[in-house]
Amino acid sequence: MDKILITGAGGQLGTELTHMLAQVYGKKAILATDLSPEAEEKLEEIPFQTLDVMDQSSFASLIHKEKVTQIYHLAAILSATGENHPQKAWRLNMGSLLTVLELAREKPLQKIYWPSSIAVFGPNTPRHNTPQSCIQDPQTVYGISKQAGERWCSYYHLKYGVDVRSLRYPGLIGAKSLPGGGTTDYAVEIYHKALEGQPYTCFLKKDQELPMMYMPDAIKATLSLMEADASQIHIRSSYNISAMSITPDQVYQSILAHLPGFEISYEPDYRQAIAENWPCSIDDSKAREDWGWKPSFDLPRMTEDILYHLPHYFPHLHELPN
Ligand code: NAD
Ligand code: AKB
Repeated sequence: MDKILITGAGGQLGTELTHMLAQVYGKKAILATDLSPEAEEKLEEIPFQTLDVMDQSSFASLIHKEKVTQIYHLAAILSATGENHPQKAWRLNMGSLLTVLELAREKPLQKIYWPSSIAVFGPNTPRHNTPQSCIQDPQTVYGISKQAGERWCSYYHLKYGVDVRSLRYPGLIGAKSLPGGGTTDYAVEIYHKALEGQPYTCFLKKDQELPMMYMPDAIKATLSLMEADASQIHIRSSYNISAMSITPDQVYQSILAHLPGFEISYEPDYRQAIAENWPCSIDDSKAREDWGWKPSFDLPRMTEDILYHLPHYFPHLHELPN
C-alpha cells in the first residue's frame, strides 16, 4: 500500500499538489507535513503533521513509524527570499534534499519527487528555447542549490538506484494558494490586485519575458512523471517543462480584456536582475518524447480560469462582473 509523505505541503505548490494526491490515492495514503502548523488548515481533512525537514532524526522516525513509501520533497526557500538569506537557503535546500536521498537509499523508499527550477540557468545559457542540456551558470543561491540538487539526484540514481524524479518548473501561477518569495510571484499578485479593484505595481519590467505555467498543468506534469514506468524516465537530473512564455504587459492585457478599468505601473526592484538571467522560453521536447508531456493552458485560458476561481478561494476578492 502507498504511503506518500509531502514536505512543504502548506506552500504554493504543496497545497494544490497535496489535495490532488489525496484525490488520486485517497486521504489515508497521504501524510502532509510542513514547518508551519498553519498549513493544516489549508489541507482540510488530509492527515497532517508538523515537520522541520532540517531535523533529520524526527524526519527518519516519521518515515519509519508511518511506513512511508514515497516522498514529495517540496520544502525550500525560493529565489527572492534566498537572496536575502543565502546561507539559510543553501542549508535548507541542499541539506534537506541530501537527508531525503539518504533516507531513500537506506529504507529503501519506492519513489522520490523533488522539484528543480528554471533558476538553474544563468546569463550564459541560451535564453530562447533553452535546451535540456546546456551551460548552467545560476547567479542566485536558490539556482545554485537547484543545480547542485539535480547533480545529487542523478548521482543517487546512478550509484544507489534511487528512483528519484524531477521537473524544472517555470514560474507557477495558481488560484488556490499564494506564492512564497519567488521572482515570478508578480504573476499571482497581479490577479489578486485586479479582483480587489486596486491598481498593481509590478516589480519586474513591462517586457520581461519568462516561462510560466498554470498550476493545474504543473500538477498534471508532476503526476504524469511520477506515474510513468521507470523505463520511460531517461533523465534523472531534472526535465525541462514548459507551457507559456509571457511578459507582465501580456498578463496585464489578458486581465484588461475581463476588467477594463484595471491599472498597472512598473517599479522594478532586485528581482528584475534575477529574472534577466533566466530563460525566456524552454525546450521541453525530452519530456514530451519520454512520458508524453503536453500542457493544456495558454495565457488567455489561464486568465479566464483564474479570474473565475480566485474569489472562491479568497472570499475577500470581488467576483468577475457578468
Ligand atoms: P513555498 O515557499 O510556497 O512553500 C514552501 C513550504 O516549505 C512552506 O509551506 C514552508 O512553510 C515550508 N518550509 C520552509 N522551511 C521548512 C522546513 N525547515 N521544514 C519543513 N517545511 C518548511 O514554495 P512553493 O512555491 O510551494 O515551492 C515548492 C517547491 O517547488 C520548492 O522546492 C520550489 O523550489 C519548487 N518550485 C516552485 C516554483 C514556483 O513557481 N512556485 C517554481 C519552480 C520550482
Ligand atoms: C522563483 O521565482 O523563485 C520560483 C521559481 C521559478 O523557481 N517561482
